[in-house]
Amino acid sequence: LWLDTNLRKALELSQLVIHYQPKLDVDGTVSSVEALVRWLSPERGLLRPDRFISYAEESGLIVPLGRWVMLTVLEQILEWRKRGIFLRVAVNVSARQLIDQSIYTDLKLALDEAGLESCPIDIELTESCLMENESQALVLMGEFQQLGASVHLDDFGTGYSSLSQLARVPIDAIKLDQSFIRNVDEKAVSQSLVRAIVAVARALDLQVIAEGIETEEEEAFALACGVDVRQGYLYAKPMPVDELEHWLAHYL
Ligand code: G
Ligand code: G
Ligand code: G
Ligand code: MN
Ligand code: NA
Repeated sequence: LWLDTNLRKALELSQLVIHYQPKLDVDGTVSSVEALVRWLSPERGLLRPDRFISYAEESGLIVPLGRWVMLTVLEQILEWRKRGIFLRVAVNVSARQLIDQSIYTDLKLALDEAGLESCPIDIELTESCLMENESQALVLMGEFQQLGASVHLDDFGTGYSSLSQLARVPIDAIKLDQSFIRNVDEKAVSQSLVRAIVAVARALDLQVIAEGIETEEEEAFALACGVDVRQGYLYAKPMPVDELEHWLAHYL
């Protein structure tokens, strides 16, 4: 009930903020960051999305919330470009958001207005997006790609999608679930699994992103398995934009 009245207000009163978490290429270059929304509630402080995203999905508020995230990210990208900072931004999109075609039309309109020919956004979709409304999801994924956006399959390996499914969905990358990186106790099995997934991804010309890297052992593991992009607390946690810029300046 608190969520019902207050999440709506939060959108109107600009209480949402986006934190950004860097992703590293194999050579350590940071060419993209992931946008992760937070709610600065005057009553309850900083709320992470696990506290309100599922409510937003149930209530339908995820559609205006998602629109706000997408447009805010695009504005941020343009603002960075004026200052010579070129970053792609990954945006998380949930199944419920794909029911509404406006996610695509709004983005296209914003790109046209900004005069951008190619969309510098990576759309992170989970496997459940494919399960819940597959035909609509597939169409939208293709449309996002036509705008120049990349489509990434998030939390890969936790759902029911199969390796063979990767061949028939329009995606550019898979983001391995943290559990593959975290399972040090089952390292040999984990390593075989991750290597096999990477081999399939290579054959399909998909990038592999490893998230949730917290230790140097986990980093070494990811690199040994041949992943292309790394993300995790070992490098940086999700940060407000000023903190991200400070981090980038000192990291380089
Ligand atoms: O940092 P973390 O607590 O940021 O994120 C928790 C979950 O919330 C993740 O599964 C992430 O994908 C999801 N999430 C974060 N930001 C957004 C967003 O803008 N839209 C959607 N749909 N999910 C988000
Ligand atoms: O579901 P999705 O992958 O979009 O969400 C990523 C979630 O993982 C966010 O909540 C983010 O804050 C969190 N995260 C990012 N890096 C790490 C990490 O190194 N370790 C852990 N445990 N969580 C992380
Ligand atoms: O520091 P901050 O309050 O922004 O962190 C948000 C959440 O991210 C914390 O609740 C914590 O669980 C997680 N977190 C941040 N940094 C780290 C880290 O270096 N390691 C782990 N395991 N979790 C972290
Ligand atoms: Mn994600
Ligand atoms: Na993920």
